[in-house]
Amino acid sequence: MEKQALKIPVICAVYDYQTNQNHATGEVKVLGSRSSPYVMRTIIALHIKSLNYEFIEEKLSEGKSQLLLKSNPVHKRIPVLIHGDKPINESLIIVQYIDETWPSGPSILPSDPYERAVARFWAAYLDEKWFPAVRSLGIADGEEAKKAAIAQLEEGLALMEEAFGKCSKGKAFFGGDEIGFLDIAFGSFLGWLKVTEKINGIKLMDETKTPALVNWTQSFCCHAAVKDVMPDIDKLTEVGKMAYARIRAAAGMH
Ligand SMILES: N[C@@H](CCC(=O)N[C@@H](CS)C(=O)NCC(=O)O)C(=O)O
Repeated sequence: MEKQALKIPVICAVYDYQTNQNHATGEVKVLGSRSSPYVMRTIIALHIKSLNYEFIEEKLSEGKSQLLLKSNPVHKRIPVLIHGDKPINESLIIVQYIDETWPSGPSILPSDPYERAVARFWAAYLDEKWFPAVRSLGIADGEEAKKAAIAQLEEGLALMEEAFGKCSKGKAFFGGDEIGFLDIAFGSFLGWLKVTEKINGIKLMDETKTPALVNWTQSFCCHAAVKDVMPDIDKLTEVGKMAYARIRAAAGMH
């Protein structure tokens, strides 16, 4: 395990938990880390389109590479998709770029404008509201803070359960018969949700509270574009514990 020396303000750390698949073509490169949920989105989208890519491991714990600083000078974050010599930043924008640039593969965004807007709405909700609550639970100091984060997460899962009913129209995925934009946006967080559940000894997504999401999780994790990308939960838990401890220390918490 590498030393985790740097303060990373988001729950993400670096380690290589799978063998580095490297289908180099030079045309498409992904700058990222395999423990990052946002990087996972990019990889799943590339898999859906059956595209070859080169994975360039960014070891954030060792400082940011020149390539990252040059490719994402505004946020300096992973993932970065490099298509030819063009860098594309922000995971949801990257997924949309992949969908638009390689339209001959299976569609990722819904073709209907309203359904597309709904998928984008929930993806933004997950990034802006729900996933930050996962992080809050991971670093929660004391029972009150834990309870508040759990309540927020459960409320969010109830909303996603309802959204699943509307978006999937009785099919296996938010995207219908195949995984789509919202499946990718939400599914990429499942590893970190499981890790946070494990660290706290709780179950947030279960058969009684969110039965449709439980079924969806199983279908999502088994999907051909996803199964080799899903993180090993035990290893991710170790990374999670270190990342949460680092964030707590940086915030002056115990
Ligand atoms: N909104 C961004 C979030 C990306 C992000 O937070 N990446 C983390 C890795 S999981 C990162 O690069 N952290 C380094 C930093 O914040 O300095 C996206 O969707 O791509």
